[in-house]
Amino acid sequence: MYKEFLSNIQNYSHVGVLSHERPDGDCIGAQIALCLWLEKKGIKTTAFNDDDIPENLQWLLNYTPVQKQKHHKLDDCDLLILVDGNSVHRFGSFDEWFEGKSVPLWMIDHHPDPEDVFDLMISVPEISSTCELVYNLISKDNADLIDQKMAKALYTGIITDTGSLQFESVTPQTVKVTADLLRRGDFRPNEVIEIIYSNKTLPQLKLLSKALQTIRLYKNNQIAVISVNEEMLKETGTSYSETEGFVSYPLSISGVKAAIFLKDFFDEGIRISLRSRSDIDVNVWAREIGGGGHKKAAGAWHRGPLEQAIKDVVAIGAKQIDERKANSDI
Ligand SMILES: [Mn+2]
Repeated sequence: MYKEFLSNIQNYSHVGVLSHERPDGDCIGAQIALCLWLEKKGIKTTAFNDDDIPENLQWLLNYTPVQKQKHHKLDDCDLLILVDGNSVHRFGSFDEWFEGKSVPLWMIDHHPDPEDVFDLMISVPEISSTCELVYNLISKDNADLIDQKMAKALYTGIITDTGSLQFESVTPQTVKVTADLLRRGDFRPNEVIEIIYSNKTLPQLKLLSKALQTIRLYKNNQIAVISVNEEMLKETGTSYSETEGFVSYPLSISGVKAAIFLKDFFDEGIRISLRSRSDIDVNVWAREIGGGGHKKAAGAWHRGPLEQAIKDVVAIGAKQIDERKANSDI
């Protein structure tokens, strides 16, 4: 797959690189590193995302600007590459634009079960991050092309998608890659980590304190639930984008196997994030309510209200715990 990518990429002169909606460190890091590398190879690139880029990732935009997907700009590209998402509908308005188009579409991603629309895929569900895949790709071409900007962008993606190298998806190879990025980029971990994580505001911590009070435990304390609603945002002067990382608190309670984070948008429904630190597969869990993601992190929507959403979502997780227990008892 890397080989096919490398031998075909030279056929294109203007590549559009898209990162998914509600962007995170992995998709932005992968997008920016990919653009910088392609530009070094003499291929013009444009990076697209419809959504606002989170505050703590804004510094990466100095390396490559990310533009809104104005449709005429997409029309200028002779190849489009989606990063860190494997179905077209995760890329905002791109979905509508792409309908009926014949422009080739490639992707680089690490989520399971890719959609069957891509002309070329680098798809490895078991790898830590899309940034690790982009590192592999660039290395197969020429690792010496990795400069400080690319190294910091890729490092950001690997670190944010692995909980700072703590998740099960981290392999010896992942750690080797981060070491190589530190060396090639000539920077220390704290230079990136401090920008990404030490950017909390007082209102955000006040919101966190309200959210922590909502934590409830279910299924013999194996499933933890935490929630935030629009009223709490109003009281603290915050927004949903500032709830990043909240789910790790209920997940850190001893004995908890999975945590559910609910963002209550009232009339518009409830955004659900699922996290597992056990053999509970939250991708399977999320799919039962029309969502998806990874084994350890997934998301979905529920029409609400909150108590009903908690009831429904906990029931699915509890069922999975029972099934696993039944299987292990045989
Ligand atoms: Mn990712």
